[in-house]
Amino acid sequence: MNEQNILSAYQIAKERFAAFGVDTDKVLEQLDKISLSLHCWQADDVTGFENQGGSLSGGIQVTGNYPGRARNIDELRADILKATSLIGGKHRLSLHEIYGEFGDKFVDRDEVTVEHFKGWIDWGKANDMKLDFNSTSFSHPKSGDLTLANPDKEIRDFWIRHTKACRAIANEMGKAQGDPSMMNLWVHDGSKEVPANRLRYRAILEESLDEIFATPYQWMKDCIEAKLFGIGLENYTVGSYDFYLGYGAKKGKIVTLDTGHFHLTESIPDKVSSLLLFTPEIMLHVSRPVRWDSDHVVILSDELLELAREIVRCNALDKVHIGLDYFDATINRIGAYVIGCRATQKAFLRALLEPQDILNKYEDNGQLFQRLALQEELKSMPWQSVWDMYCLKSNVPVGDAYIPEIEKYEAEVTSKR
Ligand code: RNT
Ligand code: ZN
Repeated sequence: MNEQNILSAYQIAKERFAAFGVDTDKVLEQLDKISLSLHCWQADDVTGFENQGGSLSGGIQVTGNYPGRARNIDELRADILKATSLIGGKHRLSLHEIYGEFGDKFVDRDEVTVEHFKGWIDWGKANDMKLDFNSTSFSHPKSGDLTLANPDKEIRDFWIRHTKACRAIANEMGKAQGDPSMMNLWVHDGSKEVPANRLRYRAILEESLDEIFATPYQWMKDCIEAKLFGIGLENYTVGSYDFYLGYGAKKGKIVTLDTGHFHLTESIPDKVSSLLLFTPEIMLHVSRPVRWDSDHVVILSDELLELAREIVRCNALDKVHIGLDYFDATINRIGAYVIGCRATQKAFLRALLEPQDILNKYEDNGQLFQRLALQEELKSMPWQSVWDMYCLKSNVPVGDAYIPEIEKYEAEVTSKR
């Protein structure tokens, strides 16, 4: 797109939004401050670099075998940098424990230390990307169906040691980057059939968590992620939403809302205001479930838009951490990152462009027709021109111009893997 056209279209859009009291220049600045936490696992189909040779377990699945998967740390880093070069703003990287630098050595999950992440910390500094972290309970011989909720003390203690080690690593990451690392804990624990006693495993999980969280840290924040069910574990999930919501509210922990982890007709945006009142902050795993927790690439859907709106309406941009969590191996993986990140940014841009004051005033005055009419009109306001301006200002391709960039990277790099 020609630069002059982008500027003129922006000028017209700016006037349209100004008529509603919305300052688009200010919105562009706000949007630029929103950091997404890119999930490292889209680049390699959640494989990691542990040299275990095992397959993905824990009730999650990646479908597809598109060529070009990142096979080692260097490839993964190059892919992430390619993706971020096509996304405006400054972003974070979320690492799983299985992405450490283990060399040719086998380092078991309870032996991991910050040494294995020194390279990542340096890389983050050099590339201006702050790091977030995740413990990894899946894809390991001791994963089974139960980890932190396992009545077998030996197995349970192994995973407690692992999770404690991950918190210590996250704290070091946070300290090194001068900004707390978000440490996400998700365990797949559950069972295929209804267990004899549901309470039993939840009580064990609570005890494990208490033990894990006993050490206070300054530079990391604990996040706990619930789930509806995993594949093969359909009847019972120990760490259900009720479980973690209760735990988070009682013990002041951050609940992670993965948008794929609920009944499909449940509204995740509707949960934001309740969590904000009773838990410290919110961690998001933005995903796209199709019929189940399928982790499709995030697109600009009504659900995503409503989630962004809700966060903006609650004035909670500084309390909500936006992580992404999807994995698609059927298309170009760098393209998948860029589509999902840009869709998320577009949702926040549209949310920021809404004239909250007018909508609130209509509501206060009981002018409900006017409120609905304006909500409808906002859908066709020229937000696209503001988006193009954002890309132009951020020095990233405008519109679909990122497609040839990814094609080029595919031709030169990923297709040769
Ligand atoms: C699984 C959870 C979890 C994982 C990642 C890999 O359903 O969403 O967050 O996707 O940790
Ligand atoms: Zn998730």
